Amino acid sequence: MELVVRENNAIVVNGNTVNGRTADIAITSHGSDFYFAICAAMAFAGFCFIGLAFRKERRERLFHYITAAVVFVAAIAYFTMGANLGFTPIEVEYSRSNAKVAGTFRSIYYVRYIDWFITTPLLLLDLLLTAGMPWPTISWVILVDWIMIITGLIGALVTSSYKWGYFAFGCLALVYIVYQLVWEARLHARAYGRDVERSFVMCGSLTTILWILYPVAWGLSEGGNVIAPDSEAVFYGVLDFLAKPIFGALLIWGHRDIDPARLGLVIKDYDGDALIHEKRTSVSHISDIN
Ligand code: RET
Repeated sequence: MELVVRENNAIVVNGNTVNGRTADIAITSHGSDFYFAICAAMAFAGFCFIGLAFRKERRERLFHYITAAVVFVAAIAYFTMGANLGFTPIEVEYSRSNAKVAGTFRSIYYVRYIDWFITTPLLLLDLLLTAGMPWPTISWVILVDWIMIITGLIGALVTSSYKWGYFAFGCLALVYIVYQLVWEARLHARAYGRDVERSFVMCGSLTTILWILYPVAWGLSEGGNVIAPDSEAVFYGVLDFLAKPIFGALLIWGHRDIDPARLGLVIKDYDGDALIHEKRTSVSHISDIN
């Protein structure tokens, strides 16, 4: 009997050379395996969230859809990184003697930032809608979030010490977001009742703790070139796994008995909506009278 050994040879197929530069500080097949594993976990979570959505009326699926979108986008980003794609070799600011990070060019995964640019606003939307925040505040916080992600990307692509300037802008933006979550939004959620407050505090606290760890991972990877790209994969991978599928499961569970209308989310559907039917009857009534 022939034994077929299935190997992950993404690193061989998609090498470390991009635009004529070769990354000599790059992931190994272990890093690639790990990225693919997180990709599978994200996709699995997405199907679970969509499955749960079908058990609810259409009007009550908003949080399921937002959260499923987050994990499906992440699954594509993780597929890309597992395939050793979506990166560019950038000259490191600090050359290290430790063999794991010794070299000139490090793989910088810009696809991570494309993922975050799409998914972090959706995560904030999940949280801030749960707290019933007004839409101008939500839009403003999302803009600040975009500044955080883009400054992180630019910093990661810059070789000189100026990268830390971008990092500082990003950290300032994060401080503002954390303030909105732990102060403004928490007080807002409280006004909507104990159950809303409990769901918000659970998901908001998880988010606050995790989000503060992202700049730490950045400082050790793209910034300081202290940990190897494989360790970077695990650091960001674990954070993303907790910040997306685990956060999403908690959020959807927290919303199980909360009617979106209570949060000021007036969502209409053309069938099975007693309110609409009632309205139609009363409108025809009024025209009869006239
Ligand atoms: C960067 C570097 C610049 C400074 C700061 C950062 C913060 C990033 C965060 C990312 C969160 C990502 C999430 C992904 C979801 O899976 C860009 C690393 C502050 C907070 C939650």
